[in-house]
Amino acid sequence: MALKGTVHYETRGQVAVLTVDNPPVNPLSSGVRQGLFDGVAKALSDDAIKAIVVTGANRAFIAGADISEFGAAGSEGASLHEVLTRMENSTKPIVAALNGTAFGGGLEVALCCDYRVAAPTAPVGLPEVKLGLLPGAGGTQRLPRLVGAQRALDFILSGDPVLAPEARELGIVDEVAEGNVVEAAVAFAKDVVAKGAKLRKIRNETTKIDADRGNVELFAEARKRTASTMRGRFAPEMIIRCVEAAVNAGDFDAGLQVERECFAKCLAHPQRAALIHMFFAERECAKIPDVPKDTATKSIKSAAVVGCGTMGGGIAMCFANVGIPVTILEMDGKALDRGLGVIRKNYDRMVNRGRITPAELDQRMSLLTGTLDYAALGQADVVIEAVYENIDVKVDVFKKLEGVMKPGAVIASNTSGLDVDRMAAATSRPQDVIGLHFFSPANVMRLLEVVRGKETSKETIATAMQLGRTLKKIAVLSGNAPGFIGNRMLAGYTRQAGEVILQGATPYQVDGVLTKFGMAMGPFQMNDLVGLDLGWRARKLSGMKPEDVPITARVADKLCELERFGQKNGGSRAGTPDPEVVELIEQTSAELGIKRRKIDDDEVLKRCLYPLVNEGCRILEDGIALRASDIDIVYLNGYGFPEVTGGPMFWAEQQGLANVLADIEKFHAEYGDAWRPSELLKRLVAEGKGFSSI
Ligand code: 3H9
Repeated sequence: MALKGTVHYETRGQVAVLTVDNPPVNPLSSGVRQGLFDGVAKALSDDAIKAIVVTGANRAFIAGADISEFGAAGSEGASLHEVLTRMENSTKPIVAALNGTAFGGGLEVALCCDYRVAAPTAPVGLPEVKLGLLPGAGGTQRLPRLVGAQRALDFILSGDPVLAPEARELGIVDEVAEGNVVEAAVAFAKDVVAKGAKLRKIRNETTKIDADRGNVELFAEARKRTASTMRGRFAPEMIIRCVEAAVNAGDFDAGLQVERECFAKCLAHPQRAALIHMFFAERECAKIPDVPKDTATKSIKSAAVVGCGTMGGGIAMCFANVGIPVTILEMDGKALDRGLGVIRKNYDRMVNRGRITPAELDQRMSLLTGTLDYAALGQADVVIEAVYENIDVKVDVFKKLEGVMKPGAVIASNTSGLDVDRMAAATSRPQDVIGLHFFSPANVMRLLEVVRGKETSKETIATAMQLGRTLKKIAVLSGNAPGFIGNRMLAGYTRQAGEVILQGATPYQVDGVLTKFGMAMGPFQMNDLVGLDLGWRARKLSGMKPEDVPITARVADKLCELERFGQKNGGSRAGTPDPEVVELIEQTSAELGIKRRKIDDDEVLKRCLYPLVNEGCRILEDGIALRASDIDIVYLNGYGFPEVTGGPMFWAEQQGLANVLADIEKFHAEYGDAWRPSELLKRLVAEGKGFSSI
């Protein structure tokens, strides 16, 4: 098989320049490793060459190891360790010219060089922790020798990059060069040669780590910190062990051995597989097969929002946060004042927490204009309605918008599951109509479901996906079907949670099992927060008879009859078990003739999560989501599913789809049609395939 990527070799006088070329961001794929290995050998064997410069073509220096190789079958070419050993043993000085991003293995290559010269805009970082890994090419050993254990720990555990000038202050970079960084590095190399070609091998430096030796506090504090900030993560402890070894292991090679072992453990860990899945999933979801990358987009320079309630206000903030002026329409002056007041309070809170400055608050508020008149929205490039979730109300709003919006404006609905085509049909320009489903609080949550109607144009779709990026959201395309992707899946999850408590579990057990699994919140905590009264009031308004209320909603309705609506009405936040609630549940089970039994945690988990998987499969069958990984993105960014599982579909694959199906079939036999297994799931299991095959 052909090696991936290459390294160009050229000479500039006595300096050999090796340029890594593996577009777009130069990861250390097989051809790059081999190219560096051969290039350094060539320069070393040429007596006319006195020094070497390593740099990157394209926009990056080197973005790190090629993460698509992790978990894949054996990779070819020289190993990274062979490359680094050759570079470190070089008898001629090597200077890294950091032209752009130097991440992970890329920075570790630079740390194997004798000197580092960087462009001021070059980001430098060790982001491995975000992928469930650690810097496994000597980074955990060389960085502490360069900057001390404390700074090295902070740098590696955060995974956040710094720009070259800050890296210079930290001591990671030797020189920041304005202008052409390769020329500056060549000049730097010539200067080193002129001064006697002094080598600087970080592995031999001990001053910083000598100073750290005996400082046990340092590591204890790091452990304490990560236990709360990175709860449940495997890689942080491995990182701390490696930096500890850099300080205490005795010599460099002993520390490197610890790093190698810890890296192997991270590599084999399911969290690593899940986090790398998410890395690629985030990039995949931007790709829409029939809307190519070069599809023209409309320019969005101004926006309008209809409705300034919780959702409308949050959406307006999203625009103001990125500098786009937004006009907000409300029904009457009072509602408008209230809505704008809430936005201001949210910004005040951000100022108090030091997240924005008072000047930024003023600037953002100045981008918001309130109005009571539809005509004032007409010149906006995009309008998003965020009114009451009722199709007739929405259709009415669309009719009004049709009359005022300028030609070509994107007309969007923030519906969380209603029919976008019905709204489009209320206008004469269905090609401009699309769903933009923000999640609450809209100014915080990253997810944006972009809902494509049957006549939505490709230009409108491309514009909406681009708008998602502009608003710093992660946009996922969904087909137009009830509940779209996320809420359609949520229905089964909530129903099962309601059923298991009638059959013998308690809400506290269910929430406990799901938060232990890593969900941000259990289903009952969520109901408590949102308010139990929403569903209850809707059922009352619709005139639903008590016997027609779904059995899984009966306990909540009884609590509402007692005027217990949840936290927002003054209920406790602590989630402490309440005997009155448990009694009410037991009484409801008895009324329904359901015999209560002990339900173990494993069953609770499967009963709540497998409906997500089964419905996710149906969503794929129906073509509502483009790919299983899009569903994972939706669940992680909109519904608090734990990141380290890789989302419900990836998690199901990790459990083995055959095992998941076997349980679903068992539940189907016991609990009826809600558990009918999806045809897609059955087919995949029969063929022994995974979601990537579809
Ligand atoms: C590591 O180094 C381990 C070592 O310590 C130890 C080894 C022994 N590999 O994000 P973009 C692809 S772990 C493979 O859209 P941007 C990406 O999938 C690694 N592919 O661009 C996308 O492909 P496509 C530590 C990679 O400008 C395309 O490049 N390094 C890699 O918004 C463009 O990416 C990291 O964790 C990679 N390493 O952002 C860095 N990186 O076009 C991870 C990117 O087909 N990467 N691709 O969808 C990043 O943070 C960002 O990609 C970066 C560019 C900032 C570099």
